[in-house]
Amino acid sequence: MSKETTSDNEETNIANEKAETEKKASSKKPTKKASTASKKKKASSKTTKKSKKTDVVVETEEYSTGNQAEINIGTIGHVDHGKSTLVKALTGTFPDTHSEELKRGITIRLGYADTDTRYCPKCTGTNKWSTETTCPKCQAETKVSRRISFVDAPGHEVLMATLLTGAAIFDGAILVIAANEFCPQAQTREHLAAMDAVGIQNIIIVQNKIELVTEEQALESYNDIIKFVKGTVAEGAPIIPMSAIHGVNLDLLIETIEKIIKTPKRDEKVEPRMFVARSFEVNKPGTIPEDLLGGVLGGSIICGILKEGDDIEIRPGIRSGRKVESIKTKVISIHAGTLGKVKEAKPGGLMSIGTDIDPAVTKADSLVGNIIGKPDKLPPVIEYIELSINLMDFVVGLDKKTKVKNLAVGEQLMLNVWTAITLGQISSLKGKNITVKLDRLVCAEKGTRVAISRRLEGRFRLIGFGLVQ
Ligand SMILES: Nc1nc2c(ncn2[C@@H]2O[C@H](COP(=O)(O)OP(=O)(O)O)[C@@H](O)[C@H]2O)c(=O)[nH]1
Ligand SMILES: [Mg+2]
Ligand SMILES: [Zn+2]
Repeated sequence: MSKETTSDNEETNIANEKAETEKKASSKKPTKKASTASKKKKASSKTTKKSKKTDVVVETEEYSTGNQAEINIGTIGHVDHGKSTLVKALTGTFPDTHSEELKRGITIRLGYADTDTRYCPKCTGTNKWSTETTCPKCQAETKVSRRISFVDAPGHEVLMATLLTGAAIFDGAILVIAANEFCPQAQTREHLAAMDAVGIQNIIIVQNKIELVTEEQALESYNDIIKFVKGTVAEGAPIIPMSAIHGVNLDLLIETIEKIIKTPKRDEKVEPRMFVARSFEVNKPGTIPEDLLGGVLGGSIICGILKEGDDIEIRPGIRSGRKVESIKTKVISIHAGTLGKVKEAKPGGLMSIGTDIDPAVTKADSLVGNIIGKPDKLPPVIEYIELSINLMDFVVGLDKKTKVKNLAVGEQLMLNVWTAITLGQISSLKGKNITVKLDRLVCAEKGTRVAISRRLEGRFRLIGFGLVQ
Protein backbone atom coordinates (compact mmCIF):
# COMPACT_ATOMS: atom_id res chain seq x y z
CA MET A 1 0.00 0.00 0.00
CA SER A 2 2.69 2.44 0.97
CA LYS A 3 4.29 1.79 -2.38
CA GLU A 4 1.18 2.86 -4.22
CA THR A 5 0.87 5.99 -2.17
CA THR A 6 4.42 6.99 -2.88
CA SER A 7 4.00 6.36 -6.57
CA ASP A 8 0.93 8.56 -6.52
CA ASN A 9 2.95 11.32 -4.92
CA GLU A 10 5.57 11.13 -7.58
CA GLU A 11 2.93 11.12 -10.29
CA THR A 12 1.43 14.16 -8.63
CA ASN A 13 4.79 15.87 -8.69
CA ILE A 14 5.14 15.15 -12.36
CA ALA A 15 1.53 16.14 -12.97
CA ASN A 16 2.04 19.40 -11.08
CA GLU A 17 5.03 20.20 -13.20
CA LYS A 18 2.93 19.53 -16.24
CA ALA A 19 0.06 21.66 -15.01
CA GLU A 20 2.42 24.62 -14.78
CA THR A 21 3.05 24.47 -18.48
CA GLU A 22 -0.34 24.98 -19.93
CA LYS A 23 -0.53 28.72 -19.50
CA LYS A 24 3.03 29.14 -20.56
CA ALA A 25 2.53 27.02 -23.62
CA SER A 26 -0.46 28.93 -24.81
CA SER A 27 1.42 32.20 -24.60
CA LYS A 28 4.36 30.80 -26.53
CA LYS A 29 5.18 32.79 -29.61
CA PRO A 30 6.18 30.32 -32.31
CA THR A 31 2.88 28.64 -33.10
CA LYS A 32 0.54 31.48 -32.41
CA LYS A 33 0.49 32.79 -35.90
CA ALA A 34 0.43 29.45 -37.67
CA SER A 35 -3.10 30.25 -38.70
CA THR A 36 -5.68 28.25 -40.53
CA ALA A 37 -4.13 29.45 -43.73
CA SER A 38 -1.34 26.99 -43.31
CA LYS A 39 -3.90 24.25 -43.13
CA LYS A 40 -5.59 25.41 -46.29
CA LYS A 41 -2.60 26.47 -48.25
CA LYS A 42 0.42 24.30 -47.93
CA ALA A 43 3.94 25.54 -48.49
CA SER A 44 3.07 29.10 -49.25
CA SER A 45 6.02 31.43 -49.02
CA LYS A 46 4.11 34.69 -49.18
CA THR A 47 3.48 36.82 -46.14
CA THR A 48 -0.16 37.80 -45.98
CA LYS A 49 -2.92 36.36 -48.09
CA LYS A 50 -6.57 36.86 -48.63
CA SER A 51 -8.19 33.49 -48.67
CA LYS A 52 -10.21 33.18 -51.87
CA LYS A 53 -12.49 30.43 -50.68
CA THR A 54 -13.65 32.20 -47.57
CA ASP A 55 -14.03 35.93 -47.16
CA VAL A 56 -11.91 36.00 -44.06
CA VAL A 57 -8.52 37.59 -44.04
CA VAL A 58 -6.02 35.00 -42.94
CA GLU A 59 -2.53 35.78 -41.95
CA THR A 60 0.17 33.42 -43.11
CA GLU A 61 3.36 33.65 -41.19
CA GLU A 62 6.35 34.27 -43.36
CA TYR A 63 8.83 31.45 -43.65
CA SER A 64 12.04 32.21 -41.89
CA THR A 65 15.13 32.45 -44.04
CA GLY A 66 17.46 31.98 -41.07
CA ASN A 67 19.26 28.80 -40.19
CA GLN A 68 17.70 26.38 -37.77
CA ALA A 69 19.56 25.78 -34.52
CA GLU A 70 22.01 22.92 -34.95
CA ILE A 71 22.33 21.82 -31.36
CA ASN A 72 20.68 22.00 -27.97
CA ILE A 73 22.81 22.98 -25.01
CA GLY A 74 21.34 22.45 -21.56
CA THR A 75 22.08 24.72 -18.63
CA ILE A 76 22.30 22.74 -15.43
CA GLY A 77 23.25 23.36 -11.83
CA HIS A 78 21.91 24.35 -8.45
CA VAL A 79 19.01 26.77 -8.09
CA ASP A 80 20.03 30.46 -8.09
CA HIS A 81 23.52 29.87 -9.40
CA GLY A 82 22.67 31.89 -12.52
CA LYS A 83 21.55 29.48 -15.26
CA SER A 84 18.68 31.60 -16.55
CA THR A 85 20.78 34.77 -16.28
CA LEU A 86 23.45 33.08 -18.37
CA VAL A 87 20.90 32.13 -21.05
CA LYS A 88 19.77 35.77 -21.03
CA ALA A 89 23.37 36.96 -21.46
CA LEU A 90 23.82 34.58 -24.39
CA THR A 91 20.52 35.03 -26.18
CA GLY A 92 18.99 38.27 -24.94
CA THR A 93 15.99 36.34 -23.62
CA PHE A 94 15.42 35.49 -20.00
CA PRO A 95 13.95 32.01 -20.24
CA ASP A 96 11.66 32.27 -17.19
CA THR A 97 8.78 34.02 -18.83
CA HIS A 98 5.98 32.35 -16.98
CA SER A 99 4.61 34.61 -14.28
CA GLU A 100 4.07 31.75 -11.84
CA GLU A 101 7.71 30.87 -12.27
CA LEU A 102 8.77 34.43 -11.73
CA LYS A 103 6.72 34.53 -8.55
CA ARG A 104 8.26 31.37 -7.26
CA GLY A 105 11.61 32.49 -8.52
CA ILE A 106 12.52 29.16 -10.04
CA THR A 107 12.43 27.70 -13.50
CA ILE A 108 9.75 25.08 -13.27
CA ARG A 109 9.75 23.87 -16.81
CA LEU A 110 12.32 23.60 -19.48
CA GLY A 111 12.75 27.10 -20.83
CA TYR A 112 14.53 27.79 -24.06
CA ALA A 113 16.02 30.50 -26.21
CA ASP A 114 18.01 30.49 -29.45
CA THR A 115 20.95 32.56 -30.56
CA ASP A 116 23.46 32.79 -33.39
CA THR A 117 27.07 32.55 -32.33
CA ARG A 118 29.02 35.12 -34.34
CA TYR A 119 32.61 36.04 -35.03
CA CYS A 120 34.28 39.27 -36.04
CA PRO A 121 36.38 39.05 -39.22
CA LYS A 122 38.73 41.76 -37.90
CA CYS A 123 39.39 40.68 -34.31
CA THR A 124 41.47 37.65 -33.40
CA GLY A 125 41.44 34.95 -30.71
CA THR A 126 38.80 35.01 -27.99
CA ASN A 127 38.03 38.66 -28.82
CA LYS A 128 36.26 37.80 -32.04
CA TRP A 129 33.40 35.87 -30.45
CA SER A 130 30.02 37.36 -29.60
CA THR A 131 26.33 37.01 -30.39
CA GLU A 132 26.04 40.59 -31.68
CA THR A 133 25.66 41.66 -35.30
CA THR A 134 28.29 44.35 -34.73
CA CYS A 135 31.47 43.41 -32.92
CA PRO A 136 31.41 44.75 -29.33
CA LYS A 137 35.20 45.30 -29.54
CA CYS A 138 35.67 47.04 -32.90
CA GLN A 139 32.15 47.65 -34.29
CA ALA A 140 32.85 45.69 -37.46
CA GLU A 141 30.00 43.63 -38.90
CA THR A 142 30.14 40.08 -37.56
CA LYS A 143 29.45 36.78 -39.34
CA VAL A 144 27.25 33.90 -38.21
CA SER A 145 29.00 30.76 -37.04
CA ARG A 146 25.91 28.68 -36.21
CA ARG A 147 22.62 28.81 -34.38
CA ILE A 148 22.24 27.20 -30.96
CA SER A 149 19.21 26.43 -28.76
CA PHE A 150 19.69 26.75 -25.03
CA VAL A 151 17.48 24.56 -22.91
CA ASP A 152 17.24 25.96 -19.41
CA ALA A 153 16.86 23.31 -16.79
CA PRO A 154 14.78 23.68 -13.68
CA GLY A 155 16.96 24.24 -10.65
CA HIS A 156 14.78 22.80 -7.96
CA GLU A 157 15.14 19.27 -6.69
CA VAL A 158 11.49 18.43 -7.25
CA LEU A 159 12.08 18.80 -10.95
CA MET A 160 14.76 16.19 -11.58
CA ALA A 161 12.31 14.24 -13.76
CA THR A 162 11.91 17.31 -16.00
CA LEU A 163 15.67 17.66 -16.25
CA LEU A 164 16.06 14.04 -17.31
CA THR A 165 13.39 14.55 -19.97
CA GLY A 166 15.28 17.56 -21.30
CA ALA A 167 18.62 15.80 -21.14
CA ALA A 168 17.37 13.32 -23.74
CA ILE A 169 17.70 16.09 -26.34
CA PHE A 170 20.89 17.79 -25.07
CA ASP A 171 23.99 17.72 -27.26
CA GLY A 172 26.04 19.19 -24.46
CA ALA A 173 25.61 21.05 -21.21
CA ILE A 174 26.86 24.08 -19.31
CA LEU A 175 27.15 23.39 -15.61
CA VAL A 176 26.73 26.66 -13.74
CA ILE A 177 28.39 26.81 -10.31
CA ALA A 178 28.28 29.96 -8.20
CA ALA A 179 31.75 30.94 -6.95
CA ASN A 180 30.34 32.40 -3.75
CA GLU A 181 28.91 29.12 -2.45
CA PHE A 182 30.45 25.90 -1.34
CA CYS A 183 30.76 23.34 -4.14
CA PRO A 184 29.06 20.93 -4.63
CA GLN A 185 25.54 21.93 -3.70
CA ALA A 186 22.94 19.13 -3.81
CA GLN A 187 21.59 19.82 -7.31
CA THR A 188 25.03 20.56 -8.71
CA ARG A 189 25.87 16.95 -7.94
CA GLU A 190 22.49 15.60 -8.97
CA HIS A 191 22.40 17.38 -12.33
CA LEU A 192 25.91 16.30 -13.22
CA ALA A 193 25.01 12.71 -12.37
CA ALA A 194 21.98 13.08 -14.66
CA MET A 195 24.32 13.98 -17.53
CA ASP A 196 26.29 10.86 -16.77
CA ALA A 197 23.16 8.69 -16.66
CA VAL A 198 21.83 10.06 -19.93
CA GLY A 199 25.25 9.97 -21.58
CA ILE A 200 26.04 13.65 -22.16
CA GLN A 201 29.78 13.96 -22.66
CA ASN A 202 30.37 17.56 -23.72
CA ILE A 203 30.34 19.69 -20.63
CA ILE A 204 31.55 23.21 -19.94
CA ILE A 205 31.67 24.55 -16.39
CA VAL A 206 30.85 28.18 -15.72
CA GLN A 207 32.13 29.45 -12.40
CA ASN A 208 29.59 32.23 -12.03
CA LYS A 209 29.18 35.35 -9.87
CA ILE A 210 32.91 35.77 -9.93
CA GLU A 211 32.62 39.49 -9.20
CA LEU A 212 31.17 38.70 -5.78
CA VAL A 213 34.28 36.96 -4.47
CA THR A 214 37.90 37.89 -3.75
CA GLU A 215 40.69 36.41 -5.81
CA GLU A 216 41.48 34.07 -2.96
CA GLN A 217 37.89 32.86 -2.68
CA ALA A 218 37.74 32.41 -6.45
CA LEU A 219 40.76 30.15 -6.32
CA GLU A 220 39.31 28.18 -3.44
CA SER A 221 36.05 27.73 -5.32
CA TYR A 222 38.01 26.70 -8.43
CA ASN A 223 39.86 24.03 -6.44
CA ASP A 224 36.58 22.78 -4.96
CA ILE A 225 35.19 22.44 -8.47
CA ILE A 226 38.24 20.52 -9.70
CA LYS A 227 37.96 18.18 -6.73
CA PHE A 228 34.24 17.69 -7.21
CA VAL A 229 34.36 16.82 -10.93
CA LYS A 230 37.25 14.38 -10.55
CA GLY A 231 36.06 10.96 -11.64
CA THR A 232 32.83 12.35 -13.14
CA VAL A 233 31.85 12.92 -16.75
CA ALA A 234 32.97 16.57 -16.27
CA GLU A 235 36.55 15.72 -15.29
CA GLY A 236 38.85 17.85 -17.43
CA ALA A 237 35.99 20.09 -18.61
CA PRO A 238 36.98 23.72 -19.12
CA ILE A 239 36.11 26.00 -16.19
CA ILE A 240 35.23 29.54 -17.20
CA PRO A 241 35.09 32.25 -14.55
CA MET A 242 32.16 34.51 -15.40
CA SER A 243 29.79 37.14 -14.25
CA ALA A 244 26.67 36.23 -16.18
CA ILE A 245 24.84 39.28 -14.94
CA HIS A 246 27.53 41.64 -16.29
CA GLY A 247 28.39 39.55 -19.35
CA VAL A 248 32.01 39.16 -18.21
CA ASN A 249 33.90 36.52 -20.22
CA LEU A 250 30.95 35.87 -22.49
CA ASP A 251 33.33 35.85 -25.47
CA LEU A 252 35.42 33.15 -23.82
CA LEU A 253 32.32 31.06 -23.14
CA ILE A 254 31.16 31.33 -26.76
CA GLU A 255 34.63 30.41 -28.02
CA THR A 256 34.63 27.39 -25.69
CA ILE A 257 31.16 26.32 -26.83
CA GLU A 258 32.38 26.46 -30.43
CA LYS A 259 35.38 24.30 -29.54
CA ILE A 260 33.83 21.80 -27.12
CA ILE A 261 30.23 21.33 -28.16
CA LYS A 262 30.56 20.73 -31.89
CA THR A 263 27.56 19.97 -34.06
CA PRO A 264 27.47 16.18 -34.29
CA LYS A 265 27.38 14.57 -37.72
CA ARG A 266 23.69 14.06 -38.37
CA ASP A 267 22.37 11.51 -40.74
CA GLU A 268 19.61 13.30 -42.61
CA LYS A 269 18.92 10.42 -44.97
CA VAL A 270 17.60 8.01 -42.36
CA GLU A 271 13.96 7.81 -41.28
CA PRO A 272 13.13 10.88 -39.21
CA ARG A 273 12.73 10.57 -35.49
CA MET A 274 11.65 13.35 -33.16
CA PHE A 275 11.55 13.21 -29.35
CA VAL A 276 8.62 15.05 -27.82
CA ALA A 277 9.68 17.15 -24.82
CA ARG A 278 6.59 19.35 -24.62
CA SER A 279 3.06 19.33 -26.01
CA PHE A 280 0.40 21.98 -25.84
CA GLU A 281 -2.56 23.64 -27.46
CA VAL A 282 -2.31 27.14 -28.81
CA ASN A 283 -5.94 28.19 -29.09
CA LYS A 284 -7.20 31.03 -26.93
CA PRO A 285 -10.32 30.27 -24.91
CA GLY A 286 -13.42 31.13 -26.94
CA THR A 287 -11.89 30.44 -30.36
CA ILE A 288 -14.63 29.38 -32.76
CA PRO A 289 -14.39 25.77 -33.97
CA GLU A 290 -13.40 26.66 -37.58
CA ASP A 291 -10.45 28.63 -36.27
CA LEU A 292 -9.18 25.98 -33.87
CA LEU A 293 -5.61 24.97 -34.55
CA GLY A 294 -4.55 21.37 -34.08
CA GLY A 295 -2.35 20.14 -31.25
CA VAL A 296 1.30 21.21 -31.13
CA LEU A 297 4.27 19.02 -30.22
CA GLY A 298 7.66 20.40 -29.30
CA GLY A 299 11.00 18.69 -29.05
CA SER A 300 13.98 17.90 -31.21
CA ILE A 301 14.62 15.83 -34.28
CA ILE A 302 17.32 13.29 -33.51
CA CYS A 303 17.84 12.05 -37.05
CA GLY A 304 16.35 12.52 -40.50
CA ILE A 305 14.21 15.42 -41.70
CA LEU A 306 10.58 16.32 -41.12
CA LYS A 307 8.79 18.42 -43.74
CA GLU A 308 5.57 20.33 -43.82
CA GLY A 309 2.90 18.03 -45.23
CA ASP A 310 4.60 14.80 -44.12
CA ASP A 311 2.43 11.97 -42.87
CA ILE A 312 3.58 11.05 -39.37
CA GLU A 313 2.92 8.67 -36.56
CA ILE A 314 3.15 9.49 -32.85
CA ARG A 315 4.03 6.59 -30.55
CA PRO A 316 3.11 5.25 -28.06
CA GLY A 317 0.23 7.72 -28.60
CA ILE A 318 -2.91 8.26 -26.58
CA ARG A 319 -3.15 6.37 -23.30
CA SER A 320 -6.29 4.96 -21.81
CA GLY A 321 -5.53 2.90 -18.75
CA ARG A 322 -2.73 0.50 -19.67
CA LYS A 323 -3.64 0.63 -23.35
CA VAL A 324 -2.11 2.98 -25.87
CA GLU A 325 -3.16 3.87 -29.36
CA SER A 326 -0.70 5.43 -31.75
CA ILE A 327 -1.74 8.60 -33.56
CA LYS A 328 -1.44 9.03 -37.30
CA THR A 329 -1.51 12.62 -38.45
CA LYS A 330 0.16 15.19 -40.71
CA VAL A 331 2.74 17.90 -40.19
CA ILE A 332 0.69 21.05 -40.75
CA SER A 333 3.40 23.53 -39.81
CA ILE A 334 6.89 23.59 -38.35
CA HIS A 335 8.44 26.22 -36.13
CA ALA A 336 12.15 26.14 -35.40
CA GLY A 337 12.90 27.48 -31.93
CA THR A 338 12.57 31.24 -31.82
CA LEU A 339 13.47 31.50 -35.51
CA GLY A 340 9.89 31.12 -36.72
CA LYS A 341 8.15 29.08 -39.37
CA VAL A 342 10.15 26.78 -41.61
CA LYS A 343 9.26 24.32 -44.38
CA GLU A 344 11.41 21.53 -43.04
CA ALA A 345 13.31 20.80 -39.87
CA LYS A 346 16.61 19.06 -39.45
CA PRO A 347 18.16 17.38 -36.43
CA GLY A 348 19.31 19.81 -33.80
CA GLY A 349 17.67 22.61 -31.90
CA LEU A 350 14.26 22.75 -30.38
CA MET A 351 11.35 22.92 -32.79
CA SER A 352 7.65 22.29 -32.76
CA ILE A 353 5.17 20.89 -35.20
CA GLY A 354 1.55 21.80 -35.64
CA THR A 355 -0.67 18.82 -36.42
CA ASP A 356 -4.33 18.28 -37.21
CA ILE A 357 -5.01 16.24 -34.09
CA ASP A 358 -7.49 17.39 -31.49
CA PRO A 359 -5.70 20.02 -29.35
CA ALA A 360 -7.31 18.53 -26.25
CA VAL A 361 -5.01 15.54 -26.79
CA THR A 362 -1.78 17.56 -26.76
CA LYS A 363 -2.76 19.96 -23.99
CA ALA A 364 -0.68 20.38 -20.83
CA ASP A 365 2.28 18.27 -21.96
CA SER A 366 0.17 15.14 -22.16
CA LEU A 367 2.17 13.78 -25.11
CA VAL A 368 5.64 14.35 -23.63
CA GLY A 369 7.67 11.18 -24.01
CA ASN A 370 6.24 10.25 -27.38
CA ILE A 371 8.31 9.72 -30.50
CA ILE A 372 7.38 11.04 -33.92
CA GLY A 373 8.39 9.51 -37.23
CA LYS A 374 6.98 8.27 -40.52
CA PRO A 375 4.04 5.87 -40.13
CA ASP A 376 5.06 2.33 -39.16
CA LYS A 377 8.77 3.20 -38.95
CA LEU A 378 9.13 3.81 -35.21
CA PRO A 379 10.60 1.59 -32.49
CA PRO A 380 8.17 -0.84 -30.87
CA VAL A 381 5.97 0.01 -27.92
CA ILE A 382 6.93 -2.16 -24.98
CA GLU A 383 5.43 -3.14 -21.66
CA TYR A 384 8.39 -5.08 -20.25
CA ILE A 385 11.81 -3.53 -20.55
CA GLU A 386 14.99 -5.55 -20.13
CA LEU A 387 18.00 -3.54 -19.04
CA SER A 388 21.64 -4.26 -18.49
CA ILE A 389 22.24 -2.07 -15.47
CA ASN A 390 25.05 0.16 -14.33
CA LEU A 391 24.50 1.43 -10.80
CA MET A 392 26.42 4.31 -9.23
CA ASP A 393 28.35 3.73 -6.01
CA PHE A 394 26.55 6.49 -4.13
CA VAL A 395 23.11 8.03 -4.34
CA VAL A 396 23.19 11.63 -5.54
CA GLY A 397 20.99 14.38 -4.21
CA LEU A 398 21.16 13.29 -0.59
CA ASP A 399 23.14 15.30 1.91
CA LYS A 400 24.86 12.36 3.52
CA LYS A 401 26.84 9.84 1.51
CA THR A 402 24.54 6.86 0.95
CA LYS A 403 25.63 3.68 -0.83
CA VAL A 404 23.40 2.44 -3.63
CA LYS A 405 22.00 -0.88 -2.42
CA ASN A 406 21.34 -3.76 -4.78
CA LEU A 407 18.05 -3.87 -6.65
CA ALA A 408 15.41 -6.41 -5.64
CA VAL A 409 12.57 -8.17 -7.42
CA GLY A 410 9.32 -6.27 -6.78
CA GLU A 411 11.07 -2.98 -6.20
CA GLN A 412 9.54 0.10 -7.77
CA LEU A 413 11.74 2.22 -10.03
CA MET A 414 11.32 5.39 -12.03
CA LEU A 415 12.73 5.11 -15.53
CA ASN A 416 13.47 7.85 -18.06
CA VAL A 417 13.40 6.36 -21.52
CA TRP A 418 14.40 9.13 -23.94
CA THR A 419 11.90 11.86 -23.07
CA ALA A 420 9.41 9.44 -21.49
CA ILE A 421 9.04 8.96 -17.74
CA THR A 422 7.46 5.90 -16.24
CA LEU A 423 7.29 3.96 -13.03
CA GLY A 424 7.63 0.19 -13.05
CA GLN A 425 8.28 -2.88 -10.93
CA ILE A 426 11.26 -5.16 -11.25
CA SER A 427 9.79 -8.46 -12.38
CA SER A 428 13.03 -10.38 -12.71
CA LEU A 429 16.70 -9.96 -11.91
CA LYS A 430 19.59 -11.98 -13.32
CA GLY A 431 23.13 -10.79 -12.66
CA LYS A 432 23.46 -7.36 -14.30
CA ASN A 433 20.14 -7.68 -16.13
CA ILE A 434 16.74 -6.68 -14.85
CA THR A 435 13.29 -6.78 -16.40
CA VAL A 436 10.89 -4.05 -15.39
CA LYS A 437 7.14 -4.19 -15.89
CA LEU A 438 6.25 -0.65 -16.91
CA ASP A 439 3.24 1.27 -15.62
CA ARG A 440 3.20 3.31 -18.82
CA LEU A 441 4.20 1.77 -22.10
CA VAL A 442 7.12 3.38 -23.88
CA CYS A 443 8.90 3.24 -27.22
CA ALA A 444 12.41 1.85 -26.98
CA GLU A 445 14.86 -0.27 -28.90
CA LYS A 446 18.02 -2.22 -28.22
CA GLY A 447 20.74 0.05 -26.87
CA THR A 448 18.46 2.86 -25.63
CA ARG A 449 20.01 4.43 -22.53
CA VAL A 450 17.59 4.57 -19.61
CA ALA A 451 18.09 6.60 -16.41
CA ILE A 452 17.12 4.66 -13.28
CA SER A 453 15.86 6.28 -10.07
CA ARG A 454 14.64 4.73 -6.84
CA ARG A 455 12.63 6.21 -4.02
CA LEU A 456 14.77 7.29 -1.09
CA GLU A 457 13.87 9.69 1.67
CA GLY A 458 10.55 10.52 0.09
CA ARG A 459 11.72 11.23 -3.45
CA PHE A 460 13.02 9.47 -6.50
CA ARG A 461 16.81 9.69 -6.60
CA LEU A 462 19.00 8.84 -9.53
CA ILE A 463 20.95 5.62 -8.92
CA GLY A 464 22.28 4.73 -12.34
CA PHE A 465 21.40 3.83 -15.89
CA GLY A 466 20.61 0.80 -17.98
CA LEU A 467 20.90 -0.17 -21.62
CA VAL A 468 17.90 -1.79 -23.28
CA GLN A 469 18.70 -5.39 -24.26
N1 LIG B 1 26.09 39.09 -8.58
C1 LIG B 1 25.68 38.26 -9.52
N2 LIG B 1 24.43 37.79 -9.49
C2 LIG B 1 24.03 36.94 -10.46
C3 LIG B 1 24.90 36.53 -11.49
N3 LIG B 1 24.22 35.68 -12.27
C4 LIG B 1 22.99 35.57 -11.74
N4 LIG B 1 22.86 36.35 -10.66
C5 LIG B 1 21.69 36.53 -9.79
O1 LIG B 1 21.43 35.31 -9.12
C6 LIG B 1 20.04 35.11 -8.97
C7 LIG B 1 19.64 33.77 -9.58
O2 LIG B 1 19.87 33.81 -10.97
P1 LIG B 1 19.08 32.87 -11.97
O3 LIG B 1 19.64 33.10 -13.31
O4 LIG B 1 17.62 33.02 -11.81
O5 LIG B 1 19.52 31.45 -11.39
P2 LIG B 1 19.02 29.97 -11.78
O6 LIG B 1 18.09 29.55 -10.70
O7 LIG B 1 20.25 29.16 -11.79
O8 LIG B 1 18.36 30.07 -13.13
C8 LIG B 1 19.35 36.30 -9.64
O9 LIG B 1 19.04 37.24 -8.66
C9 LIG B 1 20.43 36.80 -10.57
O10 LIG B 1 20.30 38.18 -10.84
C10 LIG B 1 26.24 37.05 -11.50
O11 LIG B 1 27.05 36.75 -12.36
N5 LIG B 1 26.57 37.91 -10.48
MG1 LIG C 1 16.42 29.57 -13.70
ZN1 LIG D 1 35.95 43.00 -33.88
